[in-house]
Formats: sequence, C-alpha cells, structure tokens
Amino acid sequence: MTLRALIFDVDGTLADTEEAHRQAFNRAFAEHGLDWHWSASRYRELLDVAGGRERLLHYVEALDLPAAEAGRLRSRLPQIHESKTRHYCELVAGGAVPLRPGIAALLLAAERAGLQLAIATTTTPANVTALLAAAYGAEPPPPFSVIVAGDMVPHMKPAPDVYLETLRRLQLKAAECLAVEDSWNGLAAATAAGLRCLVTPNPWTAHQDFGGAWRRLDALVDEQGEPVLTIDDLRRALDERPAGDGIPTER
Ligand code: XBP
Ligand code: MG
Repeated sequence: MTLRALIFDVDGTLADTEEAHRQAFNRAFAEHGLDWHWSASRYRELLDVAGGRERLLHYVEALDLPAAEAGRLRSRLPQIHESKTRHYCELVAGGAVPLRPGIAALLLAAERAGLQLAIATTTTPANVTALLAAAYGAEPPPPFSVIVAGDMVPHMKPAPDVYLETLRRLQLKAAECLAVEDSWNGLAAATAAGLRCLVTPNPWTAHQDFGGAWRRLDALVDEQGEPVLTIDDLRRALDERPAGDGIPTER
C-alpha cells in the first residue's frame, strides 16, 4: 500500500506542551479561587485521561466530595477550562512551547514528498492555532489538509474517534496513512482506527507501554541534528506487519 498521509498528534508530539498545560490549569484554578494545585507527578497521573475537560471532571470525581458540592464544581468546569485555555494560549504566544526537534523538518520533508498532512488531537482548536502561530509566526504553517480536534468527536483518545474522523475527512484508508503519537492513549486510538503508529515519547510519557507501535523513537533527530527517519523509511512502514500486532519497539 502506498503512503498517502502522515497524521500527527499535537500535545507531546508536535511540541512538548504538557508543562505549559499544567501551568495553565494551575493559573485557572487560582483565578477561580480554588485551592487546587496539580504537581508534575499528579499531572503525569492525570495525563492518562485525555482531554482537559475530561481530566478536570475525573479530578473532581476523585475528590469524593458530597454530591451537592461535587455538582456545583462540575457546573463550573466549562468556565474553568475556558480560563485554562486562555492561560495556555498566552504561554504559547509568549514562546513557552517550541516545536520538538525534528518536527518542522519532518513536516517539510513530508510536504515535499507529496504526502498529505493531518492533525488528530484531543486538545482544543484554539490551542492548535496558537501553537502553529507561535512556531511559524509570519511564515505559512505546514499545509495540514485536515485538523480534527477534541471537541469535534464524541469520544477522546484512547477511543479511535479523532483518527476515524481524520481518515473520513482525508478520504483515505488507514492502511495508506501513518500516525505519529507520544502517548499510550494516542497509540491505542490510532491502532484502534487501524493505523500503524510511530511513537516518539517525551518525559511525560516515556514510562508508558508502547507495545503494538510500528516503531518507538525517543528522538526524531540524532546528536548532529540529522533526521533519524527519512520519508522512504516511513513509506516502508506500510510494507511491514499490520498495525497493532505487537511489533517490538526500539528504545
Ligand atoms: C493531549 C491532551 C489534551 C492536553 C490538554 O492532547 O490530552 O487534553 O493535555 O489540552 P493530544 P486541553 O491528543 O494532542 O496529545 O485542555 O485543550 O484538552
Ligand atoms: Mg499527545
């Protein structure tokens, strides 16, 4: 099968964004008069829940509060998440979140090789726009044919929804595409959608299990800053065993 498109996750893949997300959550909690503070270790646990709104709801449920108090807090979560998104976009606009090494070169090489580019993320569209604007400034960002964000589908990763919707909009088969992810729930979502997946973890996700990935790369560039994988390497991925069959991952 011929490779036609690369489908990129955003958070942790295009850029190591989760520290900025964590800070934005904590700023939103303070803004709303809540004595909540997500430490790095607690946030790493909470990252198992994809989607900021879903993560907030999971956190409130785990507080095990009296029903009336939990209900009042649940009703405030949309506003708290909106504040968080504003804080996050401010952090990104201030340059807090550069693209990961090798990502800009990979996107450009894929574009020049005639591949379509797409995004399948559980973050909000505003966050994607802010990240690309900060990364590319006055330059045009990569020509993503499709951007599917968390609020466009009913279920967050590890459900396959964002990837199935991305394939639908691309009008391509899973076997013609390769997903690029950073986390177990992203790998699970891509695999459930029938996609092979290149996993490039980050410090927030490096401890997770990536069994079933096509390949695991802890960096996309070598010590000299040269790409570790070429577009031809990615094309060959489709000739290898099908997605999710437990291909041993390289460390
Ligand atoms: C990672 C997520 C997002 C971010 C927070 O998304 O799960 O929820 O952690 O962003 P990706 P929001 O699929 O790109 O890895 O608060 O906007 O959800
Ligand atoms: Mg991610």
